[in-house]
Amino acid sequence: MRLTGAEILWDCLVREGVTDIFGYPGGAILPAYDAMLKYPIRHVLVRHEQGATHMADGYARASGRVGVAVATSGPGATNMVTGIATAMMDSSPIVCITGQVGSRLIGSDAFQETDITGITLPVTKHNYLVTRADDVASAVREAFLVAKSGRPGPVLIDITKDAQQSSCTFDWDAAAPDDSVNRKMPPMHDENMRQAIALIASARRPLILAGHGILLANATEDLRAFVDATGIPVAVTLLGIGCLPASHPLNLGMMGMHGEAWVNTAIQEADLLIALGMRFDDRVTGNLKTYAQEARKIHVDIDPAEIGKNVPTDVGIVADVRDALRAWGPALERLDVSDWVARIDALKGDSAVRDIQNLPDDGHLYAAHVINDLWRATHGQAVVVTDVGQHQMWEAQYYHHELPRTLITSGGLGTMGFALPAAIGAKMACPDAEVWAIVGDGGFQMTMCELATIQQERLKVNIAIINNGYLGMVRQWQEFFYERRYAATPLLSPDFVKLAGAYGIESCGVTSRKDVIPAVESARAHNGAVLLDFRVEQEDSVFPMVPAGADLHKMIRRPTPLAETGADR
Ligand SMILES: Cc1cc2nc3c(=O)[nH]c(=O)nc-3n(C[C@H](O)[C@H](O)[C@H](O)COP(=O)(O)OP(=O)(O)OC[C@H]3O[C@@H](n4cnc5c(N)ncnc54)[C@H](O)[C@@H]3O)c2cc1C
Ligand SMILES: Cc1ncc(C[n+]2csc(CCOP(=O)(O)OP(=O)(O)O)c2C)c(N)n1
Ligand SMILES: [Mg+2]
Repeated sequence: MRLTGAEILWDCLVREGVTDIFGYPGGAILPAYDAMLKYPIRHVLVRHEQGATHMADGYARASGRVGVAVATSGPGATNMVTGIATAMMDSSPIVCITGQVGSRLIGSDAFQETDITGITLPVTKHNYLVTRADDVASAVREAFLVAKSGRPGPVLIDITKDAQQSSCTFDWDAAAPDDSVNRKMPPMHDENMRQAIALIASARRPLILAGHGILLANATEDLRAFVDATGIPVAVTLLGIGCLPASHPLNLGMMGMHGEAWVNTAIQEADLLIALGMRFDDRVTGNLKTYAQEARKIHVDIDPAEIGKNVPTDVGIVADVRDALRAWGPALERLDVSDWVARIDALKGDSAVRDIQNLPDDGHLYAAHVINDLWRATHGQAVVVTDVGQHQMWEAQYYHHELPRTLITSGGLGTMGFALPAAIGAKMACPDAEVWAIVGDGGFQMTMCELATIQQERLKVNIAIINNGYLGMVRQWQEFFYERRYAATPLLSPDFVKLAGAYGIESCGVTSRKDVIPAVESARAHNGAVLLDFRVEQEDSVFPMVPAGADLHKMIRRPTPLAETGADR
């Protein structure tokens, strides 16, 4: 069959199972756009190409399928870079397709020419420059395989205009990736597996550190079976949230900089850490020299480069975490860890009672109240997509996720502007899910142009702006470490309710706690997008906090009595 390169592109995308893409047209990608109309693919017109990449990313994280974004050459392609880097840092499988100037113009500083494969080399898992129609099919097929296999990640395909326009014979089968690309995992090393089992069986104070890899491996059931069988308590990373239901009695909560105090202390007291699909990010470990000194470490990761990268490992297992959990299962019995679990319970102390969520507002509206009420009203079942900052950490602390893939957040790059477009992607991937974007007043303003995309596509996305009048997380650092010199963090915002109105989106402002649940309920009942502007306490801080690089157990705790709510009692 003879087709143009543009037709081959769409034909291959359809065969790869793609039904939705996010993009923005321009000259160098126009032949592809022109051919698109013949194919059964829903195209979402974004308002900025960064949005397209975050949408593809949100789509991938919510569904486990590969997300696809399309842009033109030059500025279209460079606008994608932040979203590609975001997906790279969090191992999210997306394929980005860009148009490129004609192959004979490459290197001539042609109109809208950029070397996007050069620019994205360090932030893609792999990328391709395709200059002939004959190479389109093999590039697309390989790109999808690379994006989703092993440790997932973003792949970019840059296709010259002439490669889109010219014709060739299309043969899907002949374009199959060769075996060197489709690398199978090497078998797990028996001796390492035996050592791990021996360490687990003899541990007195073991702790599982469960990360994003569990979700990427679709291994949540296997984790649960392992935990139920052995009785080992679990701490989760930010990106691992949802890998075990928050209500599971052995789920201790989040570790790290803004993790639960008892979790961080338990890590420092543990005699064995079993790290599963997590990469010991510096937000998780604090000072590496004093990190978990009493613990032996088992690290299971699909990427050999992660083993021993930050934390020396006693037993490293390069494997899909699902395979490792399944292999361990039959060899392990219930451990006697009752003293250890009791110790951790004691560490929790009166935290639950002192917690901000249990305090009356008395005129103050705290972000933690808002998020906790949102959790109650949505029964912990919503897909929540957060932006980056204080609200992101409060979400992790106060929205208790029961289900996998229901917290979507930019962890590694910490990309402000992520939430709104990623929520659009999540809603496209899971149309029946209740999707909430929880976003700061700062980050919202970085990509709020995508409100128009929501309306054009008639998507029911709920937006909760945690409006504190500051770039709150940076303000908090200035409060703690820069003697309250608030340089460039007070933030003027438009009237978000009126702004939503301009897009035809339902909206209201909320200033007191009694109005939170009614506002959330009415948003849920409305059949279109809704934006809620929660005007919260301005100078509130996220506790606990491990200062960057400090020892994990040396946390700044919430002042007692609660300074910020002292007047409430
Ligand atoms: C403001 C801010 C504050 C933060 N504070 C915290 C905090 O307090 N606590 C916290 O935890 N994080 C925090 N983070 C997030 C942090 O920066 C990291 O993004 C996060 O800790 C990474 O979690 P992870 O290692 O589980 O996931 P990833 O970074 O996605 O790593 C996943 C790992 O799993 C592996 N993997 C993938 N697939 C498989 C598979 N099939 N089988 C086995 N392994 C697999 C990968 O190779 C990788 O090593 C914060 C981020 C921001 C922006
Ligand atoms: C694109 C980008 N620029 C800058 C930062 C640094 N940064 C991290 S959190 C933050 C403040 C976020 O403010 P806001 O969106 O209002 O959320 P809040 O912390 O107030 O909840 C900033 C500026 C970032 N993470 N991303
Ligand atoms: Mg803010």
